[in-house]
Amino acid sequence: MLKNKTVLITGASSGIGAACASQFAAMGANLILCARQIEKLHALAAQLQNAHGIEIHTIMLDVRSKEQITAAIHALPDKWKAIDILINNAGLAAGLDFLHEGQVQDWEDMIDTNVKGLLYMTREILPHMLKQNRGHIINIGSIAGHQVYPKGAVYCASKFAVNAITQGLRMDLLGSRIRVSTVDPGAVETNFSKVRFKGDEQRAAAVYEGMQPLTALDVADAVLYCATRPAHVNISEILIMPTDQAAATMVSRKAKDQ
Ligand code: NDP
Ligand code: 8X3
Repeated sequence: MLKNKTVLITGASSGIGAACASQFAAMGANLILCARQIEKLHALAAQLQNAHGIEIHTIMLDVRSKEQITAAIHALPDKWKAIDILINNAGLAAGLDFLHEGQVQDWEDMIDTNVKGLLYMTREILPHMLKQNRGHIINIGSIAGHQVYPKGAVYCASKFAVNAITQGLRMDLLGSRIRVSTVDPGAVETNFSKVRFKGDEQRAAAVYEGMQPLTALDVADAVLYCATRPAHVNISEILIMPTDQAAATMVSRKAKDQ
């Protein structure tokens, strides 16, 4: 079903994006992998090409830059232009602060990446999908797009925006053959918390202490599920949480010796 399809993944250098790359590669899809850390993309591409004999095109880009996205998509070699699946995954949380103490640069980074980056990428690729009347956009949202938590107002706002964009897009595309899905995870252990806490590994580790979080592969499985339904089936939304998590702020933790 995915063999020889072309799948573009943003934020493929780490975590959920890299896991999606592995899962789609194993199904025989050809991949366009995007991120800023190009060396990581090259290493992942070499590994997946070796393991699965697929083709991979890597692009170094910052999704906050409309110019970089436009240039990169225009420069795609012809055989890569017909993108079947776009996985809008690149994103981050920056800081965990009361709004009145928040860093403006953190807000810019989250809104520019999680909302505007997703919009720019979608705006660039969707017209090609409409021309071929075929395609699937899968956004990575979050539990934070459904429930707000203290000190998370701006990150949550960015993921509520992803939720709204996903719903709106589905309405705008009604009558076409293009599907739109969102996969919305709870806690997943990736570099996410290290990025949120700006390299403070101890604080990042504490997020997952005493509980079993999701892995990036768990989320990639859900993305793969969306992508492998028959063409007439659109999975609107998957909310996927660790068993140890009941809501954004409700996590069951066990002491180390239990
Ligand atoms: P990681 O930090 O492990 O990965 C984030 C990816 O996004 C990296 O590949 C990074 O690549 C890329 N990225 C970040 N900023 C940019 C940018 N400006 N331009 C291009 N790429 C960028 O975190 P996750 O894998 O956990 O996060 C992936 C998505 O999942 C995010 O949208 C996040 O909000 C969402 N999510 C994560 C959850 C979690 O608990 N981990 C839960 C719910 C949702 P590079 O630095 O090379 O540019
Ligand atoms: C990431 C999950 O709960 O840290 O989107 O916001 S959470």
